Amino acid sequence: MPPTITLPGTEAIPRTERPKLWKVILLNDDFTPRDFVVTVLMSVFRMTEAEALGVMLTAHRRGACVVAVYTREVAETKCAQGNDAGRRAGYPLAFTTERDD
Ligand code: TYC
Repeated sequence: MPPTITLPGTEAIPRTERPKLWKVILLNDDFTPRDFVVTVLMSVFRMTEAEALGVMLTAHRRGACVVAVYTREVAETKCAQGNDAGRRAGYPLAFTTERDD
């Protein structure tokens, strides 16, 4: 086995890039029933009923609540699924995405 010669400044520096992340945000409105919001949070975001209730109430009281953080494609897909569920049921339920820095 020949000796390994490492020249100065040539060591491999392992770099693990942090993936860019996006928040999915739930927006309050005056029309969507609370129960419906909880159901959507449970089905789209795989939350327990207690978690979904907490997020729904925070959005209701403060105007908005971060639901979860994902890579961009997952965040946009879940956001669209939540908005579609609201639209199909005739409610103005709204999710949006925002870069998480
Ligand atoms: N504010 C709604 C109501 O009183 C319930 C609600 C909560 C709607 C959170 C949207 O993101 C929301 N029926």
